[in-house]
Amino acid sequence: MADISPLQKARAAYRPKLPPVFAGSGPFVQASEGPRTRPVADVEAIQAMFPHSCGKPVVAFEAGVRDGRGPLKVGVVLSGGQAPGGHNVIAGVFDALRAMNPGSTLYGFLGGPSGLTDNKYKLLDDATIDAYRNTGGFDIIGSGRTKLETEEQFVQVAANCEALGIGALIIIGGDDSNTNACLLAEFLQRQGRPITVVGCPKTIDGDLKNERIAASFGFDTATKVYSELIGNIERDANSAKKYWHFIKLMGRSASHIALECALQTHPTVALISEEVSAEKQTLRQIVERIAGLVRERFARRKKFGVVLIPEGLVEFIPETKRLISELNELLAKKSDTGRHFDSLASMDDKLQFVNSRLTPASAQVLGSLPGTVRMQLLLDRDEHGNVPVSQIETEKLLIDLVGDRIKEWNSPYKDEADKDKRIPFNGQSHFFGYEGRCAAPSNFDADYSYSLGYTAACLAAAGKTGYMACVGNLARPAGEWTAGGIPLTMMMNMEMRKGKSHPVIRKALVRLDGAPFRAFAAQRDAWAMEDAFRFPGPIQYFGPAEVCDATTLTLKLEAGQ
Ligand code: FBP
Repeated sequence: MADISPLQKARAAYRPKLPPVFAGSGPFVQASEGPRTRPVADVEAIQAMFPHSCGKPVVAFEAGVRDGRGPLKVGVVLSGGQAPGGHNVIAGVFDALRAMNPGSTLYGFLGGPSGLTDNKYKLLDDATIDAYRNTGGFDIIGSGRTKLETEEQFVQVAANCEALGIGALIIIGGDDSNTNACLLAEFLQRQGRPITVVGCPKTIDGDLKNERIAASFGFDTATKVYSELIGNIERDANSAKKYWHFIKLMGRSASHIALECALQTHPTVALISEEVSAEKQTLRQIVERIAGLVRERFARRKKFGVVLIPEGLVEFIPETKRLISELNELLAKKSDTGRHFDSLASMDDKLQFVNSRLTPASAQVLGSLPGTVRMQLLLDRDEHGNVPVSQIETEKLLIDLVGDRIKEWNSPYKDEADKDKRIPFNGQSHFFGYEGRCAAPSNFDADYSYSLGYTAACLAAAGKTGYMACVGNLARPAGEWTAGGIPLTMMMNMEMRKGKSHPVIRKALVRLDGAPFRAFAAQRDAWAMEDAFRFPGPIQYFGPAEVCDATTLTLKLEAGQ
């Protein structure tokens, strides 16, 4: 047996909590249907593209009676970035299927959506599932970012499933993966192929949510890990009193992670991309604000601070956003310019080529950035044509620019006699992202993701295709949770992607009129000056419920608690 840690051993025995509807007869539930639904926007366009899926009702599970159901064959796939709880979704699916009929089979498609087209899978059995219960990571079957979107791919997926006798697919992913799950579900219905497709809301970024899906799994654990680390750094900053720590936090686009961590740890500054965008703040203004604070705190004899930076910031500052969108177009993999760019050998040639094609304003912005950031902006795009923002070192960029500004202010004080007038600024950079994505799920995420898996299996068994598993009442204890499903089309609208209008699940950005942002905005001025640091400490897996089961402040505030 592998040498596992005492905590791993104890954690393996943890029994995740389920919504009470599953308490009596397990997965033998009845689906009660609510009224028909509509997409969030662009109703006619979505209806035209999803005639078989659009308008389906919300489904709520009620206790049912045990019946002599036949064995089911279900496939599961993990899609996109890791999020704590993925293994528990699969365990939940497995346990529900086996409780329905011990002869049921679960196929795990390997390496993400490409496993479905390439027919790469493994059969998941008791021993495999038991080894992964309540663990972080996606290593049970791996994940990937291949986009499933073409008819060709769908035909292949259908053929592979039919050959194996699979009657349902459960796709665990974020907004893009669930958009593709919806396209696949529509295709299969149109073709009259009886394969049910069900989605599960996954992403540490927290941007797959709406009035029915209160959170994606993984957000709780990842933000707890980052908040612990930020709290530790705050203690260090407050002890050594000599560093300004600039901490970039993952979250491709939305700033939910940065906001939740700010609410948990009360940093000196936290930037929120959505606010930067709404106020059209320039990079210069952001730098001026932070540098101003360094100066003001120095006047109060404080030479330290902690700054939180959302990973996606550069895509929200109007001038860098414009630059990135021009670059995305220029460097698109299948375009002539993209191919030409790839064929150039030296960085100088690449820069020259790009500069000659950017608008003058964007060329000027690119030129004003430090060389390393310039190169990071030219990195390979992902499958969706996006720049990999996690690799752009915004935290170092801000340290450089704030440092430059402070040097300007210090320049009149060159003489030794004036040295006390010079503002000291020692920046330390950090990036917290990968540290949190595979942590062992918190009790909340262990319970929530297991419940999502269980619910997804029930939707699959009920033939509810084109649905996302939905566990409700999440801000309350698990004993009050509900289970059901919502049509994927209900979350969709039309958006421009690579110059064309596409149906996509609407990404939930931080709402500036939402309770979490308002709570933050009401306190941040005090945090900037008073060192009101808060130390959440490490995730606790065993102990009193108020310590171990507490979920995010974001969820609580959004639920009005
Ligand atoms: P998902 O949206 O797929 O859940 O992934 C989110 C994320 O963790 C982002 O926060 C981050 O920008 C990105 O993945 C990093 O991607 P990669 O793992 O490819 O470096």
